[in-house]
Amino acid sequence: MKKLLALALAVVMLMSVASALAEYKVAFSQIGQESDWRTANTDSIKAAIEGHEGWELIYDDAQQKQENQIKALRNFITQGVDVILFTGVVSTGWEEVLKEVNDEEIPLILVDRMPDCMDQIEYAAAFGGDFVEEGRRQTAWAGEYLKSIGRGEEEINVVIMEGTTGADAQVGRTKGNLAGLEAYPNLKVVAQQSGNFTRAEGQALMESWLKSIDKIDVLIAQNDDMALGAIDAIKAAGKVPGKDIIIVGCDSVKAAFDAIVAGEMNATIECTPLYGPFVVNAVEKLQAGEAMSKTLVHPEEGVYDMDGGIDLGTVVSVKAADVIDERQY
Ligand code: GYE
Repeated sequence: MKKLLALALAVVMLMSVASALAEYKVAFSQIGQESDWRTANTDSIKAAIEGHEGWELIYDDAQQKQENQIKALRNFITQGVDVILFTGVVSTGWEEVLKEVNDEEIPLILVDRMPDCMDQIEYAAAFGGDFVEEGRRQTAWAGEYLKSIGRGEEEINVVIMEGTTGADAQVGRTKGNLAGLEAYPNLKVVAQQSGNFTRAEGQALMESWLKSIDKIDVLIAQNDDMALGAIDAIKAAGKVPGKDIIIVGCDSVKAAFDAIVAGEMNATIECTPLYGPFVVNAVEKLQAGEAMSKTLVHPEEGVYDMDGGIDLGTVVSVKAADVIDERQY
């Protein structure tokens, strides 16, 4: 009997030591690995959480599938995680599962792509790009640049390579692309299709456009990876990227800076993937029970191009070569 009692006591003591040592579980449902932006985003958030004392990262890569993300969120609930970081591959279809997260009272932090049910759910904080403004900057850059080289009156054919259909970033950038074009009546959209935010699909789409469209003057690619894929297709077709076809990307990843400095790409609109510090700050506040603003926070972002000095109203472009050494992603 005594032995049993001692054993029970030891178990209870062990359990309480274990719970005191238990780490704060930060779960992150990531979309996949479609682009350089995404890799930098994953690295930034992983490093920030893993580098924090007392926090344990529970990471899931959904490989571009909404059903995988829904499963991951439900797994996080079952595991009893302390907080969930979430970015949705598309913007619709999250209400049910996010309400389940709310019912379990697990704080939710929205990062990058927002779900369209933001108004119907509870969340602790939200950080993401201003996709409409990024899209507007893309087409405005093309319009202003053409004016600056004396082609402001010329009829210009534009192709718009869109991101993953239904993603917040695709919906917002497309809206901004089209709104931005209104100020430049000489720019005409001759094709608009998804390249799914990947290099391979960007290349394949550009290949098919080059075969079916006689005159392409400007490519607006909703991310740099698709622009870089398109550059390969343009070269293979015997045309000169950056000259025969003006190319405006989005994200401002290192490879785009290299392409701009090499004269093969004209501009990239910045969209930062570096959300690690934002997330750490929010999770620390959550742990401390401090109140947070629910307003969607957009990081400050620039525009980079071959020569700098293109005025887009809200921002003036910076010459990529001047800042390439400072780039973090
Ligand atoms: O532009 C693209 C990535 O959601 C802002 O997703 C992000 C976008 C980014 O695949 O490269």
